[in-house]
Amino acid sequence: MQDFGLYIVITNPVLGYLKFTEICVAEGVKMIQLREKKLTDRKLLNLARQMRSITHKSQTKFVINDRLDIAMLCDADGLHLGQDDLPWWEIRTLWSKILGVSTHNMDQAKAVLQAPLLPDYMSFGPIYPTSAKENPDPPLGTAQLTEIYKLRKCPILAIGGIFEHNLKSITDCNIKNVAMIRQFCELDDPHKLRNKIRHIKQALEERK
Ligand code: 3NM
Repeated sequence: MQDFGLYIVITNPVLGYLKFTEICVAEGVKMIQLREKKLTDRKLLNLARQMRSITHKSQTKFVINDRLDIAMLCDADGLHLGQDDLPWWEIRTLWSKILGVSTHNMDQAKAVLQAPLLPDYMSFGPIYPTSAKENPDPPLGTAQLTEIYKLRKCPILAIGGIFEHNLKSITDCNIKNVAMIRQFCELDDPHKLRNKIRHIKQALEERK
């Protein structure tokens, strides 16, 4: 898989899931992920299908967090699995679309990179402290991010505590793919969301 740049993880956006998704598609965000852990299964599937219909036939790939069943039922483009989810190397054999895997330390990241089957991308984080996740692992910092970048065999996605103001510290590690939640989901104005997406996409593209 090629580098994709900005990856927006969508959790409880102030603007609402559907409006938020429409703006991401209109702004050409390449990857968005639905990460919603509080809805019932039926509501989650319903939401996933609505978001999917907005991204359908667009250049925005739609990824579901954690749930292979929901990803299959809504015909998502991708599935993202964490360290406590179903083992990604087993899912890899039955999910041929985009597969992403979370890692939170050097050992986990090296284990992914040494596996016989690779995911399509690997996230590494949190790089900086974050409040967007329950029980986050200790922040990794940019020195470890640089180490992992050197070992990469698939696109590396930096995540955790990244905002426009510290983005340069990430791109200085040669990282091309960055995931963010609060930077976007906390915005309450569509114009601010559009502008923020444009600025951050531009900053990432300038560093290609
Ligand atoms: N996963 P924000 S950190 C969903 O370490 C998630 O894998 C992480 O949110 C990891 O950009 C994180 O608001 C939260 O800090 C990222």
